Amino acid sequence: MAIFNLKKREIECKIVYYGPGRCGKTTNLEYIFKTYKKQITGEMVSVDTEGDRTLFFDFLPMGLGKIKGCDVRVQLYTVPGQVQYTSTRKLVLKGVDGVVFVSDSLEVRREKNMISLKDLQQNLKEYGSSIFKIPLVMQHNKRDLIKQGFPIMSIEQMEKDLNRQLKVPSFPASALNGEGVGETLKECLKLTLKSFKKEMNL
Ligand SMILES: Nc1nc2c(ncn2[C@@H]2O[C@H](COP(=O)(O)OP(=O)(O)OP(=O)(O)O)[C@@H](O)[C@H]2O)c(=O)[nH]1
Ligand SMILES: [Mg+2]
Repeated sequence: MAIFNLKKREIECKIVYYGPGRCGKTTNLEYIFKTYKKQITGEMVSVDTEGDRTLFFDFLPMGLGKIKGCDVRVQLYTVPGQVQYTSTRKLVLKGVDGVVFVSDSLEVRREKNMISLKDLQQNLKEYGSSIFKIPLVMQHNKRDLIKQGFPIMSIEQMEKDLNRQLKVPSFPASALNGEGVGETLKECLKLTLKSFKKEMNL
């Protein structure tokens, strides 16, 4: 739930990047940190990592200007994608306002994507929220791998697997070179702020 601090005239929202292990969540935040300097209001913090694996979460604070005279602050988080970190994922998801679900285009990750989406659905439900109601955007990542000869799924296949019922906005991306990263984030922010304005009657 977004925090609306009337005294400080501040709105604070939390966006979580969710998805299976190694799908590119941390890479998204790294690219955002490098690219949107003007909006970044602090360092990117990676809490507990092992190599490039997130064991707890990454955090990146942004400022997005004003709505009705209130400063809009956004906090981006990533969850650890590896299956065994179930409880950490749930903890990071607490109080979430908007979700970016990052899927991995590699054919061998097909099932992992679907399992992770189910896990997101379940965790939201346990917080009394719903995957069908929360501002949600999908990103089909690692599209560039086709150039290196890796077997990747078609966008149609991924949409069928993951987005047939949800029908949320989705973006092909290559987080490593930044393709689709900004578009994904902007759409998620747009949906999140729209839902917030509706909630607050702004
Ligand atoms: N080729 C390619 N590699 C990518 C892309 N995005 C991420 N990677 C690579 O995939 C690996 C995993 O990326 P991360 O961003 O650490 O993945 P993650 O989703 O944060 O993984 P966990 O922290 O384990 O949940 C790294 O070696 C990245 O460089 C992409 O778009 N294309
Ligand atoms: Mg990570």
